[in-house]
Amino acid sequence: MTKKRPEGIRAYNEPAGGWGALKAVAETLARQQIAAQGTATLLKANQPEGFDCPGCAWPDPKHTSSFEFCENGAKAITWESTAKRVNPDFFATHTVAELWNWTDHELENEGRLTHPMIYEASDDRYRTIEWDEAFAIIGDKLNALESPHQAEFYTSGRASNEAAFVYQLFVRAFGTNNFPDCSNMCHEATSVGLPESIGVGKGTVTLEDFDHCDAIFSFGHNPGTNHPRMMTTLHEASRRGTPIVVFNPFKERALEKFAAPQNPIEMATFSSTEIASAYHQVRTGGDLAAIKGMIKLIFERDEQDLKQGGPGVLDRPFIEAHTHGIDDLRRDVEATQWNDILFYSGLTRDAIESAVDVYLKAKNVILCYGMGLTQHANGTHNVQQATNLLLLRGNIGREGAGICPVRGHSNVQGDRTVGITEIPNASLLDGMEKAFGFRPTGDKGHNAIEAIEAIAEGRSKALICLGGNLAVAMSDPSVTFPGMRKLDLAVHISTKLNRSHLLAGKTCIVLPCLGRTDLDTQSSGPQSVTVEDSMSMVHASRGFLNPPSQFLKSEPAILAGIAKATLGARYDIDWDGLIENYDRIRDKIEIVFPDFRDFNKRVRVRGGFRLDVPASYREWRTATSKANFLIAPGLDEDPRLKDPEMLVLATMRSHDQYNTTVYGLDDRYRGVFGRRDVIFMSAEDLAARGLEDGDLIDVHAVAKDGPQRSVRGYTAITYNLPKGSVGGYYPEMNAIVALSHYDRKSGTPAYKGVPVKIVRAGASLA
Ligand SMILES: Nc1nc2c(c(=O)[nH]1)N[C@H]1C(S)=C(S)[C@@H](COP(=O)(O)OP(=O)(O)OC[C@H]3O[C@@H](n4cnc5c(=O)[nH]c(N)nc54)[C@H](O)[C@@H]3O)O[C@H]1N2
Ligand SMILES: Nc1nc2c(c(=O)[nH]1)N[C@H]1C(S)=C(S)[C@@H](COP(=O)(O)OP(=O)(O)OC[C@H]3O[C@@H](n4cnc5c(=O)[nH]c(N)nc54)[C@H](O)[C@@H]3O)O[C@H]1N2
Ligand SMILES: [Mo]
Repeated sequence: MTKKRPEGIRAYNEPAGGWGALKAVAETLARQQIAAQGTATLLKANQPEGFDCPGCAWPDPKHTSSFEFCENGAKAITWESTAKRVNPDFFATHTVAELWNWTDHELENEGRLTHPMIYEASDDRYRTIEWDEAFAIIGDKLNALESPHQAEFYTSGRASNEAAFVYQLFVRAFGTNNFPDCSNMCHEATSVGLPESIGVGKGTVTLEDFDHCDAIFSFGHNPGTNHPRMMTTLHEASRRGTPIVVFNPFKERALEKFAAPQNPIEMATFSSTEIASAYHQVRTGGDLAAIKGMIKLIFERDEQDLKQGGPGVLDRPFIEAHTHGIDDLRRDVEATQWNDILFYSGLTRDAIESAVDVYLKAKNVILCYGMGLTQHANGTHNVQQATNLLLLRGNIGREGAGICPVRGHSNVQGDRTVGITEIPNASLLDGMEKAFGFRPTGDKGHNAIEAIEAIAEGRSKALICLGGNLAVAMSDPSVTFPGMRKLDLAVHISTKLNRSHLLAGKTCIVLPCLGRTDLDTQSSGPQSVTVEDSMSMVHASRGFLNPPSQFLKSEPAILAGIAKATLGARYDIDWDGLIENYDRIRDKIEIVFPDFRDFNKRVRVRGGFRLDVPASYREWRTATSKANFLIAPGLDEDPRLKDPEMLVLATMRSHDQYNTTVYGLDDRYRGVFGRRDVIFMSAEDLAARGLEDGDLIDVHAVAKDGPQRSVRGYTAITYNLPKGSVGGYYPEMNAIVALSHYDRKSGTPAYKGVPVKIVRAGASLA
């Protein structure tokens, strides 16, 4: 007889997508009390005249297609267009101390914010405030700082290009480059790594390239949950017979089999399509070893082929004409021992050989990756080694081939493009001077980790957040939370209530804004905003729902209000004019960033336009003017991981959440229902600790410095994972991620490489 599984844990044997996904959408609509209007909303997602889906940054076929069904896009949209409201009565009824004890899910599930609110310490409640009064207080507090560098200006990646541009204009006029943003916790390893390799910090492929590729390599991303529209692309590729080779410690269901809700035959016959042609369960953090192993083998195969009189397997003309550094790369992998490669990757030599077989057989290869590569102490090196792998066969800069970082938030790439950066380059400063007649400071500002450090140490005293939930998204609440509580000023521009709002500093203001789905009307009429997807396509987005309350303002309007109150007549900037008609914001964007030429005209063409990605036509804007093979020293991300007691914890998203927004407690494809308090472990690792499926455990992070960080009373569940790799849910697990544990090159926190020891609940550490 098989042993009973823990409560809420049962195998899910269905394919991803399919009827399970349709059912989930119906339930979501009901939960958010959305009737007919909501269903109509879904049909407007990613349509030429509609709004851009806030769910993810995967592109749409020219934004011109018919409705593409996406379960998690539907959740994101219904969550925003919910009928529920958080109004002044709500805040009158609940103190902040009381709300603190609610879960993240409960807080956001109360619905949309309706009024500007300010925290009143005397009775521990938020009360309403007029917009102008809020702006005046913010302006006064900012101007009272000793230096503009004492303020931090955070951006979450839903902000439109227009909002982000107005924001950076205000902040640069105010006088700092302190621009922590969500990208610092996400694809910063890409933004730092790719420019060194290929001269641009963005992916080089377009959606059409997938039609022409002969193999797809997928490292560390879970598209069935996080980029469901990508499943259409993978599903098509697989049905064409294109091999899809996956590297992921978790067997993610959608990467195994997927039933396309668009496919009437699969739906009617309950059948599905195999996605991965090979699934390599690499150890958490073992990608560097796996990729270096592949590169080492490719050099070996090349030599063999040459010896036998063949042409070799490298793309020599490309390497000769376009690259720099191959000899160093060869030396590096030659010096790397197979024993180490197999130990760190957790893969067999045969597995690596078979991956190389597929790679060499394909003329055109696309390599996709997500947080499984970037959120490591060696995240930038991971990205650069993946690029090396492609460069060896000229797989960048031609049709059907290239690198494809799968971005997170729907406009996280655009926000960076239009100036959210702590390190402005000369052309940005020149452009600002040309457009606005003043030259902003070029001093390096703070990224997300540096901002939190400055806040925790009391060097920074004010924080403005354009969206997001910074306190909960960031590592180490034992540092982050007390730091935020000390702030002189905290301002949150948000659609929904979250825990960051409850870390009330001396003055804490919540400003409710319109979301993507809402109609944004300014004095010249309804406005569109623009966004850039993972493939550098820029297009317009226009909401159409009646806003959830008459007191809301748009993000650009709120930022202009703050700017006016703070800067007064210090600059000759027509803030009101910019807000009256967003075309004027776009005209300015075009002056600062010439790549946006004819912005207003081109964005009105169906499907928008693509921004320039020079590497995609083999122009390399690097220091060598070539694509660079770059070296990553060694294989071990973290020497502590060699200790056999140590496990590597990856923190990740369930199927029922959007970052810190927890829609529900199921993680259907992984077979977890109604709970999130679990740690996924291999049977071998459980047995080695005398534990069984369902046992209560404590997880202790093994930090180099600082206090012992632990989460206690979690339930261990047996899961198909490589030995030494364990998993848990973000954001709960941030409690054990040390703030100091990040990639030194990019600042990306190592959320997927946390060294931990696991013991039976209550037992002491050996
Ligand atoms: N529905 C939904 N959509 C989203 C989001 C969401 O939360 N919900 N978030 C958005 C954002 S901001 C982002 S950045 C993206 C995130 O999208 P993903 O990049 O898919 O993010 P995660 O779920 O954190 O983890 C991805 C995968 O990495 C694997 N992994 C963990 N460690 C390793 C490792 O060491 N090596 C390898 N090869 N794999 C590893 C995990 O098993 C998991 O399958 O999605 C975006 N879209
Ligand atoms: N342990 C661990 N930590 C992680 C990660 C991980 O994998 N593991 N992933 C990291 C990643 S990839 C990212 S991107 C960050 C995410 O960090 P953030 O972007 O800061 O977090 P979100 O949870 O996306 O923010 C949710 C809040 O945004 C607000 N919001 C939603 N829509 C809008 C809008 O249209 N306008 C405005 N103004 N506000 C809006 C709502 O109030 C909501 O509560 O977290 C990072 N943290
Ligand atoms: Mo992200």
